Amino acid sequence: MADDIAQESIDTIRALCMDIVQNANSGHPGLPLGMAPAAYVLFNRVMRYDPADPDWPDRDRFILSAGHGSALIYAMLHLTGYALTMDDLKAFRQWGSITPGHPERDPDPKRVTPGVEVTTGPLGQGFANGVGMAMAEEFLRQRFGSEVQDHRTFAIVSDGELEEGIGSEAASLAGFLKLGKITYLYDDNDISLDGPTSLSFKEDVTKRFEAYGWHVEYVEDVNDLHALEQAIDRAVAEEERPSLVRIRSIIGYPAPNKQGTSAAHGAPLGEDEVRATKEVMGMDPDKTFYVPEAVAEHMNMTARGQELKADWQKRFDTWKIEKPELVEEWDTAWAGKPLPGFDSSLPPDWGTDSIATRVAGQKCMAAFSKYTPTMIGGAADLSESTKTEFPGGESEHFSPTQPGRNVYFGVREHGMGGAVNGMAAHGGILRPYGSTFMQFSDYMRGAVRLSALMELPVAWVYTHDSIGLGEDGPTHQPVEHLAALRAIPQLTVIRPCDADETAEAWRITVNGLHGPAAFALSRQNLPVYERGEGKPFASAAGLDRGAYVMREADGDPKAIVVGTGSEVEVAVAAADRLQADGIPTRVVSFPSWELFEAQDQAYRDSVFPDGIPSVSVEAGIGQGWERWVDAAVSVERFGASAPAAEVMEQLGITPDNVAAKVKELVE
Ligand SMILES: Cc1ncc(C[n+]2csc(CCOP(=O)(O)OP(=O)(O)O)c2C)c(N)n1
Repeated sequence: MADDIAQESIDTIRALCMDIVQNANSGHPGLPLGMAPAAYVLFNRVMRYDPADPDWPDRDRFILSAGHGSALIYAMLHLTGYALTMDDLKAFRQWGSITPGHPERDPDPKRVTPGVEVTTGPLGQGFANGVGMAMAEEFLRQRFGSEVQDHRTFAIVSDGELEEGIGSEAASLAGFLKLGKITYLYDDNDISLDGPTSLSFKEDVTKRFEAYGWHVEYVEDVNDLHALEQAIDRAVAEEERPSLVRIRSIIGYPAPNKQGTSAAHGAPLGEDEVRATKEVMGMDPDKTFYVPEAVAEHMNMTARGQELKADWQKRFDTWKIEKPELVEEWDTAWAGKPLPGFDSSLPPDWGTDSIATRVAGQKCMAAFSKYTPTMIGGAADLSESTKTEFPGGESEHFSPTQPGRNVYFGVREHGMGGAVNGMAAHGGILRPYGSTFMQFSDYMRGAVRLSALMELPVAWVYTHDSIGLGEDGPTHQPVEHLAALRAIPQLTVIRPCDADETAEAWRITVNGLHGPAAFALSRQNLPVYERGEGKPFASAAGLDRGAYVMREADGDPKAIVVGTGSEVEVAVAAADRLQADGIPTRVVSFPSWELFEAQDQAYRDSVFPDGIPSVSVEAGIGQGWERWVDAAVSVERFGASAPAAEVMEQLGITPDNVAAKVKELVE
């Protein structure tokens, strides 16, 4: 009897998924049909969650990493009792629905899909997000105790995920870190988009994952519920190593004509095939979006969820009484805020008048460290260079035996990006960050884009941000990267010009800047400007508005020179020259286009009044500057290997060039 209702439930999931896709006349039925039994076992028997409280901090996390199979997660969320209705299933892939083509963690409160943890679809991203979530759980469990944080991370991953580089990077990291609370179900169905995987994928996945340090289970047939459940149970019981449950399935099963072929992967089966498949399952082909009452009751997890949640709530309430010293930390961490006192930690005393902004960043992190106890992150084997570590040495390493705050991601930029996104999506980790040379932002762009799409509170800390890094040459010198990062919607790019702007950038970011930030920091030393009332330069608090008058012209301004980052120094020198030549010149520091764009027109006009010619200088391509200024001094070629000053000079990033451009405009 118990197995009858299980089979009926699985048939219902399959029918529902076919209807969802057929009704939209668009979508991917193959994976949902093949993997329906796996989803059933996970959601009905294994995972601990409360459909009524999708934000419960200690819920098990589930990621449909193979996001093209979205119909499956929507069907499961509906059946298990999340606030996702039959009408939502009928609105699959339609404008404004909470059931978009691929699962989305939509920041718009009206478009939240309850139970969807992260946006997936670009294959491999979800895999890496789950690794970040498991890291977050390790860290928080260690810090706050297993009474309040002790959950697992599950995912359904597909062939594509294991083919992608990001999946491999994340798997290798997870194995190294012994993230034993990961259980991924691998849909091993031999089919991908172009046809059979034999076209391009034949390694022994079991051996490969074992070599990474994973525990691997094998299930011969996804439809053997007993074997499936036992394998998943063994994987869950394995706490020393992450687990991959390799599950043989047939894509599109049991569609009589399309199962086992790539035709079932990414297009509706067609009315006739949907009917035929329902008949194979012994269902009435005339019924669509049909859930038998017994199935609806059997699959609804609301009562079970409430019990689990209530148990946790009891533990949490006791914990609060027993560990009062941790309560404020817990509350602020989950609210995404630093501890009180954070603001007063910045800026630190620089103790010098010339310092690279990457080093200033390091001093900031040291200064605010104790106010951000759940902020974790690291670099892709460049923390020595990017200077993005919290103080603390060994005791702060995130290692297999001890989850500290400083993560060594290894040379795995894309995996790092996905993991950092996962930490942010998990919650409880304050502004997780990932760092590398700016040029290698390309290696992780897929993850950066998703951080912006999800508006996740992460920080991407890119150093060595221009040809000004010098000798390493054009392979390492970003030229088009500032433009490429600015091109990503909802990503706030900040390029501070000195130590004080760096502190301000960290201050607003940790304090709750909406969405992801990307910092561009210099390798080379830059002057620390004398700022504030009665000093030559305006306060770095101007950074909050994206661009500000950093030094007013001596007299009515006849020209404006604009710099970002290291080129503010060039802009100041150019303005000095122009002033000396009788052209009163305003200097504008323009660290962030996005922050400036968010200001009202009146403020923007006050920085760039009508009729005053303006020239920007930035050591990167000029693309986009035409929006803000009349002319740009830029670098329209790859850089070169030589000492920084010479590269800047040879490529024309000089006060002379800026002054000449201004004169052309003024005359
Ligand atoms: C990074 C990335 N590249 C390409 C695609 C397009 N794509 C979507 S599904 C898919 C094939 C995936 O095959 P598999 O992972 O085996 O899934 P299945 O066919 O079994 O559903 C491809 C290439 C994608 N979504 N993401």
